[in-house]
Amino acid sequence: MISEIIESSVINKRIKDISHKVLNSVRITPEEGIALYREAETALLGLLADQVRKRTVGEYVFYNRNVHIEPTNICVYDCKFCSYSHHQSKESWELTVDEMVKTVLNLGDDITEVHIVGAVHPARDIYYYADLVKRVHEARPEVHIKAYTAIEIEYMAQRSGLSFKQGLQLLKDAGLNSLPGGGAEIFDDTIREQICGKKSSTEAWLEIHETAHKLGIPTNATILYGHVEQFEHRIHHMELLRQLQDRTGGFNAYIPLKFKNKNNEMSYIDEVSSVEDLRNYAVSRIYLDNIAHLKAYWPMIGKEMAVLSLAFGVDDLDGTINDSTKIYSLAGAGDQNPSLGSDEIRQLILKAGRVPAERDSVYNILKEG
Ligand code: V47
Ligand code: SF4
Repeated sequence: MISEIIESSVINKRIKDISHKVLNSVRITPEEGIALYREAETALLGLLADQVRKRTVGEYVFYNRNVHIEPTNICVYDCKFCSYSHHQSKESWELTVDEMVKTVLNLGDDITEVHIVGAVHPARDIYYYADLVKRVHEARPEVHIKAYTAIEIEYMAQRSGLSFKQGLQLLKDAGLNSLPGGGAEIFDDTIREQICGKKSSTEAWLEIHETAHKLGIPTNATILYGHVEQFEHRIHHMELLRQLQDRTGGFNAYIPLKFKNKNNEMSYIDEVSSVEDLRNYAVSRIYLDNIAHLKAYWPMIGKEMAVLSLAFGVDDLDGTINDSTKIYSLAGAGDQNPSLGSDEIRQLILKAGRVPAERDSVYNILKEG
């Protein structure tokens, strides 16, 4: 059926040629990626992305049981898209290590991952964060600790006079298992300057992730899209990730994060449409042919859209978060108290005609069906 659609007269020659490459597992070029964004029919993008998804991960849709811990909203940076830091919310808060350890101790037995990401606190060095990881690990040794974006790592390592390698090794020795993908935003210096001026560079983000991979610490990668960037910037961002993945193989998942415009200094920018979200998932799945998993972060796009995204290349719905993240509710995400139990997540996946697979943090299947 897909070949008939490609051959139909409404599809132009260039998109036909790119489609054949995708179906034959031939890597597409940056120019071809941009052409897909600009010219391809949405239905065709969905079909192509679905083919790539099928041959990469089959019919599984992954989820895990996780909890988010956000240590503080006090931040040395002041990103214009951020609704979360004390600059915007006008209210500062920070949790003590004891409070965070208590949260972890009170979690149900079924949690397999703790995700720790917060703002970049001016007074906290890497020894503080290593101690937090160590205490969380001691409290629940069986739980995977995915913690600290490259932005946090850069600041804490520099504040303590350590190289990225030394800092990451210290955190790993304390019990850190993987890094989340945040802080990537858009790998373009001019745009970074506009939306997150003082925050760390493209080079630093990529170097920290490459160093982590070489130390045996897997990571995720994100993109913040739908603000002032062009399709060229999205493709360049993915191109840098694709090249790094070719060198290390250390990325587990790619997570497109849709810019949300409430309560931040970029509120004058309209959010992109849901169709654009689906097109972006599809092109991401097609372009990043070497990153196995494409994650729809449902607290950001809502449950209905998350289900739709499964037809556009997505194979991971993240976790059973119990209202533990404020990053998106403050920025105006539809779901102000995000929470989704594993039965509900499984039902959503089954409704989409796919196979639910509870995973651990490195995509081993713990429970199927
Ligand atoms: O880097 C901040 C984004 C990220 C807004 O690795 C915003 O599994 C949209 O990285 N609109 C942090 N996005 C969250 C993050 C993440 C989330 C879920 C899973 C994983 C993972 C990582 O949140 C920031 C920034 O790009 N962000 N403000 C906003 N207004
Ligand atoms: Fe700080 Fe992160 Fe918000 Fe930027 S996005 S101001 S680094 S909390």
